[in-house]
Amino acid sequence: MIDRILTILDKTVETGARRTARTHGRRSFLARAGAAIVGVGLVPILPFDRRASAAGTEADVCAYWRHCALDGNLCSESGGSLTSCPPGSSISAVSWVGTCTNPEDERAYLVSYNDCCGKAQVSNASFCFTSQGERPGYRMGLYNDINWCMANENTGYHCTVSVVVGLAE
Ligand code: ABN
Repeated sequence: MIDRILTILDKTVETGARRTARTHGRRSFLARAGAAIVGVGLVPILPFDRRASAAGTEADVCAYWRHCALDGNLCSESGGSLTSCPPGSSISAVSWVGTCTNPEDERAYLVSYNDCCGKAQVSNASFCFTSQGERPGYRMGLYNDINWCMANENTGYHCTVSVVVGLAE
């Protein structure tokens, strides 16, 4: 019984292989296989929109151009936005100003980094430490690692917003 099944299977596979060999020449097979291999190899470099898969990573959100000189938590992840403080917090009276290049027009802009004050920090908000242009603490005015809520009534730090002030030129 098993011998008969194996014989039938052999015959079926053999017939199929012979038919394939008759209808598809070796060259066309090699050409198709080559194209398939090259095609599969190209997939990773095709210009797919990868933003969705990368969205949400801290490195990704901190790489946004307006965040180039930021040292703080993103307010957009705790109820605020890029430019507004979350409800229950208030904007700092003083701030750090950085210079960032907008990749869309390649121009330099002044960006004011204001802290939002008077509310506890949110532990899962992205913390960005890009601080482009920052200098060590002894260069006062160029140092960014400061709680800008210091001049507010409630000095508790919550997050930082990135407000474009204007062109740097
Ligand atoms: N400007 C953000 C911040 C707050 C507290 C301490 C360091 C930096």
